[in-house]
Amino acid sequence: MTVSKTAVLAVAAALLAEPALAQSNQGMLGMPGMNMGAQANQPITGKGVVRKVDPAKKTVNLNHEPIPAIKWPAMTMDFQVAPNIDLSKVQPGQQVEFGLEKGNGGNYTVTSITPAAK
Ligand SMILES: [Cu+2]
Repeated sequence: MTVSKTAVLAVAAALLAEPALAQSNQGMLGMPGMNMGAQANQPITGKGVVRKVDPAKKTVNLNHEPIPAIKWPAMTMDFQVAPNIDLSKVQPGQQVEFGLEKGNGGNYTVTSITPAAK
């Protein structure tokens, strides 16, 4: 009993220690992009299909896939789009990847939208 419990604790301690070492040694040097993903201000990203575009109002209607980062199921909805985004290249039916940022009012604004890589 005591022996196996000690062994389990030793393994657990080793498992806890390993990732910390791996991160500090490789994270910054090998994968700076991956490291950025852990930051709090990183935009939330999603994928979906464009339904409607309104360049004048700066809105898009997207049928988006689930977005686990903010616990959203798949749905079709309107989004406000950041003023600097060029909606002239966004067309209904297009598969897109997009970035979201939470605005002051608590609504999510599209801060990037690009044709889905595929
Ligand atoms: Cu939604």
